[in-house]
Formats: sequence, C-alpha cells, structure tokens
Amino acid sequence: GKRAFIAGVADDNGYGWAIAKSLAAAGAEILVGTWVPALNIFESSLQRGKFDESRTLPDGSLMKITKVYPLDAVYDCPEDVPEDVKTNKRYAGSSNWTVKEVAECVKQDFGSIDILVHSLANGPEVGKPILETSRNGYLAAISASSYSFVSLLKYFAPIMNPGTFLFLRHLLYPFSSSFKNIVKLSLVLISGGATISLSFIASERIMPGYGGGMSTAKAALESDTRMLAFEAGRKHQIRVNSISAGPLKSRAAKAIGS
Ligand code: ZID
Repeated sequence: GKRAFIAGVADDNGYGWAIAKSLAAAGAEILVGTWVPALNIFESSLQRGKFDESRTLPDGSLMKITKVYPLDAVYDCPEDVPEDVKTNKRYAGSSNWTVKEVAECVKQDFGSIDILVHSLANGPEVGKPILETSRNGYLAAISASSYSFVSLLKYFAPIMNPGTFLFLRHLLYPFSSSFKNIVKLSLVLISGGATISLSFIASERIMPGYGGGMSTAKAALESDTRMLAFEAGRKHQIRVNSISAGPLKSRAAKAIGS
C-alpha cells in the first residue's frame, strides 16, 4: 500500500481530514502533521473518541492515523525558530517540529512516503483588505501558505518514492486527409510519488474578503506548483499538483467569514 503524509490536520472539519479519509479508504497508511499549538487538543480529542463518528470509513472501520507529527511549517530548521517561540509553553512541550526535522523523523520511522498533501494556510490579516494589510501580515500569509509548500517539498521529496517517465505518442489531426499524420511525443510521469496542495480561485479573480495577502499567497502557490512540477519531476520523479478548492466550513474558512 501507499503511505501518505498530510500536513494541516488539526480537527475533523477541514480538507486535510477528508483527504486522509479518502486515502485511508483506498488503503493508504496515514501520517499527519499537526500545527504545534493545536496538537494537544487534536490528540486528546482523537484518544477520547471525539472523532470516531467522522473517522468511520465506507466499510465501517475507523480510519487509523499511524502517527501524528507536531509541525510548524513556517520554520524550516531549529536555527530558524525565534527564542520566544522556542520557550512558548505550547511549543516547548513538543520537539522536532520544524519541516526539516519532521521529514527526518518520518524517514527514521518509515523510510519513505508516496503521497504528500499540503492542506495548510494561515493569514493573520485575512480579514483586512489588501490595501490595509501590513507588510508583516502579508509576508506571514506567504510564509505559512506558500513557502510552506516549497519547504515541505524540499525536505520530503528526497524520501518520496520516485515514479517513471513514459513516452506517450499522440496523433495530431488523426482524421485529416489533407495532412500527413503528425506524431507528437510527450513525456508523462506515472505512478510513484505525488504531492498536492489546496488553492483557491482568489489567486486569479477578485474575491473581496480574501485579504491579508491570502490571494497573493494562492497565486504564489499555483505559480510554484508549475515550477516545482518541472524541477521536482526531473530531480525526484515525483508529481506536483494543486487543486482549487470549493467552499468548506472548516476552521480556517471561519476566519474569512465564509
Ligand atoms: P483547516 O483549518 O482544516 O486547515 C488548515 C490547517 O493549517 C489547520 O489545521 C491549521 O492548524 C494548519 N496550520 C496553520 N498554520 C500552520 C503552520 N504554520 N504549520 C502547520 N500547520 C498550520 O482549513 P481548510 O481545510 O479550509 O484548509 C486547508 C487548505 O484548503 C488551505 O490551504 C486552504 O487555503 C484551502 N482552501 C480551503 C477553502 C475552504 O473553503 N475551506 C477554500 C479554498 C482553499 C476557500 O477558502 N469559496 C470561498 C472560500 C473558499 C472556497 C470557495
């Protein structure tokens, strides 16, 4: 079976949870990365059976989460963590939660993964129009919602199982009588590692209310998806995609008042 790491699961209301369930139903082993400040409540709710109803898979069994890793995707390695965060009591109780360390722990525990899901975003000023957004708020949105994906890919790609390239032969103008058939070759990456993130249409259209630099962050995420597909496809033989999500009443969505 496949092994999936889903970054951005802290309750049973969001996309990360739903994706984990679908993957579990399809037979995948589930590992999740949970934002450090939300870790205690998520783990205790899991243990107390609070999610058991929504953990039920189509065959009646409960989704098993093999391991929950604490994660803060705005920090790449321990040297990046400021002193006040290090000593914050919500953080001091956990360890190895920077992106690089989480990837190392997953490698130690399981060796490799097949699927990486980025289902996290944070924009502290999302409720503010972009004209009123501070530089810090804007950069924080990009750091948590866009660069977090670059960072996850950077550290997880080396432990993802590679796929293989296939040449596909297409016939252009197959029904034309006046032209000779033109054969086009394209290179397609099949099976092997796959990564995905969740975007939002505000990346390319005006969506009032999606402020604080979050529209910018989604535009960056989509642009990075193209570049990363190119780079990580060649370097690691893994696929990189992003889905533009529809509305879901998650915890994050409540922050944007939708
Ligand atoms: P969620 O709260 O379940 O997931 C976000 C997770 O990120 C939470 O678990 C946080 O703890 C975690 N997190 C935040 N900061 C960090 C950090 N520094 N390190 C680690 N974890 C962190 O909400 P969700 O399921 O809505 O969000 C998952 C993804 O879906 C995000 O990328 C969203 O931007 C994206 N998405 C969600 C929706 C939606 O409706 N829920 C839409 C589009 C994209 C959307 O906003 N019409 C109006 C709005 C929308 C669509 C259509």
